Amino acid sequence: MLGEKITARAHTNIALVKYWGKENEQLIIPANSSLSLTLDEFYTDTSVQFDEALSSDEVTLNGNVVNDEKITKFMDIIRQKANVNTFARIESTNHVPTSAGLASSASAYAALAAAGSKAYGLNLSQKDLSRLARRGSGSATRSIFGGFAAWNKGTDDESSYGYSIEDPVKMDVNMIAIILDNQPKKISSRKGMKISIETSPYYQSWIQQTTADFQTIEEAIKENDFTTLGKTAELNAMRMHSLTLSSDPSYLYINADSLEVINMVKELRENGVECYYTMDAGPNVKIICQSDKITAITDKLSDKFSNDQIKVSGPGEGIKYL
Ligand code: 2P0
Repeated sequence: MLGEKITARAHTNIALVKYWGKENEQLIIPANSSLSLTLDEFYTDTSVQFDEALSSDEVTLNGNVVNDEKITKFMDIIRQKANVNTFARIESTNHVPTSAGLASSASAYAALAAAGSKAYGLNLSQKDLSRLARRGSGSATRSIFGGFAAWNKGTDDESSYGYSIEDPVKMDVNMIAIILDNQPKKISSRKGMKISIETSPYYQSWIQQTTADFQTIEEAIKENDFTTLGKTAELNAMRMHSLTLSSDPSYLYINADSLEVINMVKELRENGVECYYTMDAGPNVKIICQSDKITAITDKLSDKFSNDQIKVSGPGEGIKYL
C-alpha cells in the first residue's frame, strides 16, 4: 500500500577483491569488478515512509537528524522511477561504526534502496535493486546479496549490477574485525579513489591484477579452497593500498595500530594459525579465518585490544524486509 512505512535490513560486506576507482562518477560505474563476503554482525535497519505534509526529506541516523545531499539525490532517483514527488521520513539505525572502513555506506544504501523503492510502490528484482543501491554507493551494490557476492563492472547503468556467487556459503569462513578507530575517515573513499585513478602510475597494473584476483577467488570459492581465498584477498587488499601510496598526493589508511595487527597475523601464521588480513578505507583490520582458529586469534588480539574492539562475524544474509 502506498504511504505505508517500510523497513529493510541490509548487512555490510567486506570486499575480497576491492573496488577502487570509477569509470563513470555520476552513475558509479567502477573500473573493475569486485567480490565480497556479506557479514552477519554488521547491518543497517532503515525505514521509509512518504508523507504529503513534508517539504523535504526528513532523515535521522541513530536518532540524530542528518542533512545529507547524497541521500536526497538518491531519493530523487527513486521518486523519478516511481513518478511520485512526495518527500519521505527516513529513519536509519546503523549497527556498524559509521565511516570507519567497515563499509557502513554499503549497508546504508542497500537498506535505503530496498525500503525506499518498496515504500514508493516499486517492485524491483534483486538485480534492479542492486543497480539502484549502486547509485548511492558502489559497495552497496553487493550488499543486496548474502554470502559471497560480486559486482559486475559493466559499462552503463543496465550492465553494472550485483549478483550472488554463493549463498548460503559452503566454506567455513569468518572475519574478525578489529575496531581501531571509529571516527569518520579523513579522506573519503570517493575522494581517495578519484585521486588514485587520476594519478597513480600503477593504476593500469591494478586493473589487470585485480581481474586475475577475481578469477582466482571465484575458483577458490567453487573449490572450497580457503587458503587460496585468504592469500589472494590479502594480496588484493595490499595492492589496493599501494595505489593510495603511489597517488599524487599520496594518502594512507593504514596506521600504527593497523600495522601491529598485520604483524600479529603474520606471527600467528608462522606459528601454524592460518589467517589472513584485509583492510578498506580506514585503519580497521579484518582477519579472515576458519572457525577452529577464532580462539587462538582473539586470544592473541586481546593482549593488545579490548574485547569491545574485537568483533567476530560469519557470513550474513542478503536484504530482507522487517
Ligand atoms: C570495496 N571500498 O570494494 C572498497 C574497498 C573501500 C575499500 O567500496 O564512492 O563507499 O560511495 O562508491 O562504496 C568504499 O567505497 O564508495 C569501498 P562510493 P564506497 O568495498
